[in-house]
Amino acid sequence: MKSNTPWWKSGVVYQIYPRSFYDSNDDGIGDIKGITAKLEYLSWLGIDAIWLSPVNTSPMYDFGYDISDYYDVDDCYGTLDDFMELIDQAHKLGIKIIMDLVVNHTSHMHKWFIESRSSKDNRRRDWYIWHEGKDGKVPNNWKSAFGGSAWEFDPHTGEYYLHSFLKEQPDLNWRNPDMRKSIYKMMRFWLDMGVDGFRLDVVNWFVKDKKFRNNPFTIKPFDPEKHKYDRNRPEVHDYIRELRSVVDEYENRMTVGEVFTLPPGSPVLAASFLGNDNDELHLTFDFSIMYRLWSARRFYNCIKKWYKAIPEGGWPCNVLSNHDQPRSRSRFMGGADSENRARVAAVFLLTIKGTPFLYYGEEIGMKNARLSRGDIVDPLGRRYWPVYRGRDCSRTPMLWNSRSNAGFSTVRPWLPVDSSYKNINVRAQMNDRYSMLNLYRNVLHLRRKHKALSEGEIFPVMKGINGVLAYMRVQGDEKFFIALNFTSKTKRVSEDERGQWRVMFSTHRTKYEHFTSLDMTLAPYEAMIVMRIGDL
Ligand code: TEU
Ligand code: CA
Repeated sequence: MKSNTPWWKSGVVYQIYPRSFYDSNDDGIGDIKGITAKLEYLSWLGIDAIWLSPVNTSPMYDFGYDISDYYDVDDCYGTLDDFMELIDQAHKLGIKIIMDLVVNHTSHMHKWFIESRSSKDNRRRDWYIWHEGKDGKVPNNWKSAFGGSAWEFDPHTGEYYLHSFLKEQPDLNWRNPDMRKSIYKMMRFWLDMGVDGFRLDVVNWFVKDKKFRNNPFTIKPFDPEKHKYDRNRPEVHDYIRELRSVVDEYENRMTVGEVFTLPPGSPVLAASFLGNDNDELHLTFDFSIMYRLWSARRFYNCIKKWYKAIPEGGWPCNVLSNHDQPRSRSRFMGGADSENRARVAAVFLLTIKGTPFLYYGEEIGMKNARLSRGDIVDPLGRRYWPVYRGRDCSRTPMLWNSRSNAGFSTVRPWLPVDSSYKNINVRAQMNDRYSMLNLYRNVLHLRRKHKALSEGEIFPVMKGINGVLAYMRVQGDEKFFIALNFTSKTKRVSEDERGQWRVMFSTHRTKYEHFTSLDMTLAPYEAMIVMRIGDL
């Protein structure tokens, strides 16, 4: 029976940072042909969709998050033909392709901005956010996320333009209808080509206060203000509804929004972009878990708040890592326990309710690379070193095998390869039944086979007190019990549920072991998935 559930609810999305996945032409930079070459691997792994960090033409001040041509692919990644070939080959394997839609800002080299800054009466002047100075100074106290004032003076016309990030990333003016029309036209270009959806960069920052009021001042490192007036403005939702209606002209497409907030994260804000009755985005990221330390109780509280925030008809989405944060394996710490923790986290991510997003390398337990100042290329790291080392440590090349440069490239890569590659790499882990990679693969395939694990309702059983998290996933006749031991001690699990249960996956015991009740002892850091197979 074909299920009516849309693919983005039951599927698993794999994020690729294109620069670092696989280099097909030996220039040290990952590229589109490199991704196409690795599709077989991703299909073997069992993912359903790929989200590509930006591949559009860019001067790379922010490594692609500063786009100078929305209609083309950057030379360093290949050609538009390569991209179409990627879509084609991916679709043949049943893998969807999600693009990054970076439309809070463009590059300062985008032709729209070049026109906009050319004169005050240019037809594209109002496509960006211009303001006159105040007493010879910046218009207000808004700060850039990357440091300093968010305003840059442009001597040519004597006004300031707004940039929420680098000065090479001027913010678009979402209040301008012609600007929005151009964005929608560009979206249709990619949707017509067969792209399956978009990840919307900083979607909660698109609209700024009309009156440009000062933000209330509070002191926090890197972010010395409360973003009351330059982010999260209520009008943004009107534009997101408009954008959604463009995507809805096409079948089976998906949008996922990056709702960026600082720690502790905000599930309520993230959920607000799911709209009422599904009229805004299909999915949004809540980063609460990414900001938490390792703890069953904290993880439980995050998902509890997240599920509670999701509106009727909405669907959660869960993520442990991305290109902006330290890799989860390294964040979880635990020294010698870090691999065990990463395994528990993997089973957690793949069995809680919501669409999981994996970050390339997570499936082999890749760690943050240790980099020195000379290696750093991220503008954030260059600015704040050594207080903040930037994001390069989680963007280093994928570890394919134990050959030179971990099989990523035959020449020196744009960022160094992490030194752990002799032990941590795809090739070695493919051949090891008990590797992290095979754990991901096994659980991904189990999810595919049993819809309760992807689409099912979730019912908490043990809420993380005492280091154990356990829950049921239920759909129709299918019932699964998942138990996760977050600690280095053995733990007893006991739930009054008689019946015949069978182990479908465990980090520690043999598959198909049977139980007649859910009364068992978990080994340190054991994660297990058991299925109810009948009454007693
Ligand atoms: O990120 C939003 C964002 O605010 C982060 O850049 C954050 O400030 C930073 O990671 C410090 O933790 C998105 C993209 O994911 C990021 O890669 C881009 O640099 C940024 O937008 C600008 O497009
Ligand atoms: Ca290349």
